[in-house]
Amino acid sequence: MTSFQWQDPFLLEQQLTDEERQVRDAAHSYCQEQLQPRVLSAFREERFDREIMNEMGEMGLLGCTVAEEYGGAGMGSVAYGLIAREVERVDSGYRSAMSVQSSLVMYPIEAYGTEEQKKKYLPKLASGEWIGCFGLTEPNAGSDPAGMGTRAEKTEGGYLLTGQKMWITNSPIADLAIVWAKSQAHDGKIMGFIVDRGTEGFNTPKIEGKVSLRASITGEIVLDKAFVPEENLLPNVSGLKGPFGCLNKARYGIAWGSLGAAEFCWHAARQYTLDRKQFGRPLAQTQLVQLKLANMQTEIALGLQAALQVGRLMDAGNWAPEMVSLIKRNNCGKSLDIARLARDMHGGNGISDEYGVIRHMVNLETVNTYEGTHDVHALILGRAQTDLQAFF
Ligand code: TGC
Ligand code: FAD
Repeated sequence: MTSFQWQDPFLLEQQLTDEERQVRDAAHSYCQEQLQPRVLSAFREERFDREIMNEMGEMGLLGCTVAEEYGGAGMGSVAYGLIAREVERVDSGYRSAMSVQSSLVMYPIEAYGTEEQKKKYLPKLASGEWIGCFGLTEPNAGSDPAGMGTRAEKTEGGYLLTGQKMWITNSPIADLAIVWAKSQAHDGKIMGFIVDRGTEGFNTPKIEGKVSLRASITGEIVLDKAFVPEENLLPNVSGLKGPFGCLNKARYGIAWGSLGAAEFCWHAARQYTLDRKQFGRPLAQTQLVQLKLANMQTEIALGLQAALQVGRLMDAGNWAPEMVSLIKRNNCGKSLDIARLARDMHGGNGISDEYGVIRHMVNLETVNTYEGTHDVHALILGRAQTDLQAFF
């Protein structure tokens, strides 16, 4: 027997390697010391501080699973998940910036790119000198990216890209974009293109007025016959499995990250209800509050074990995308429930941004929607167990 640790019911700590603990501790210190102090004003002012990418690069938090020869750290999936959890404990928007760069920009270049592309782009993306973004979603193709309208037309020496991408994290400040388009020269199949900043016909207007994820910058990608040279085509994948291969990695990270936000909310609710007295006793001494705290603790502990298991299976090459759908859907949905509950347990103070819980709550609305909505992942899991397609 051992004594029960309320913060870590299943002793996750003991299931990590020394290297994973070191990475987690370094990420935790950076996030608490450098990110936490600036998040309130960033969220209020709808501002993303560009230098965060350089700081993350210096800490080795960008593309940590990418091979060392390309500037990555060659770490495993669990280390990546632990970093996402620490960053999102501060803010989902900061985790967004990190995970787009790592899973949606560096990963496709490493997995589908040429040797020249890897050497040219990966080290600068790993250091944060360059920022990338990932353009899949369009105004009329969100959950159904197969319906995209963006086209690549073959021309001498390359391709002309025309179309519009919507809701693209980091696009207004990106030095390059991974754009997915249907290519005439590849039988209309979806192909990935690296579009460099400065390309004529490539614009990235900022989307203003977000109520969620305000510390992250989001924009469009507008392509008007933007010329992309042949050497910027990602040649080693075609079809939807290209973008979906990246999404598997990002969704996995989000399954860990969202629980970091949930842990912040749980700990805040516990402390607030211990400190706050009503009816002559701490709120934490009431049965309803203890039930809520027990539910938060249970869902977080179960979700972390599931994420850890999928991470271990990924590194063993023994995983399936549906496992990722299960944990992305469950952990985001449960984290959103926990944030809403924590907001409620703070009473009127819960709506003040000073307490952080409502910021996490509105952020998690986005996290529950992007990278495949909660319901879309249910349909993926439903299809896998019935063999029946229910999307259309
Ligand atoms: P479907 O027929 O199922 O598949 C088409 C092809 O893709 C392959 N495939 C996968 N490959 C690898 N991993 C996966 N998870 C895969 N899922 C499917 C599949 O084998 C097939 O290959 P092939 O060779 O036979 O052609 O495609 P569908 O059109 O029926 O897809 C349906 C559905 C709903 C599952 C899919 O479209 C979907 O997942 N929709 C959600 C869209 C989404 O997640 N968008 C995310 C945009 S990026 C983003 O949100 C970034 S937020 C970043 C941040 O700030 O953190
Ligand atoms: P829709 O697909 O229109 O869905 C609307 C509703 O309908 C949802 O509830 C959905 O679950 C439901 N629905 C859809 N299809 C079905 C069905 N068959 N059956 C039942 N219900 C259904 N995309 C990128 O490519 N790159 C990015 O970097 C990126 N960053 C983002 C950042 C932010 C802040 C946000 C908000 C989004 C971002 N996205 C990005 C886009 C995101 O992936 C999409 O918003 C998401 O995939 C949902 O698409 P949609 O918004 O078009 O909603």
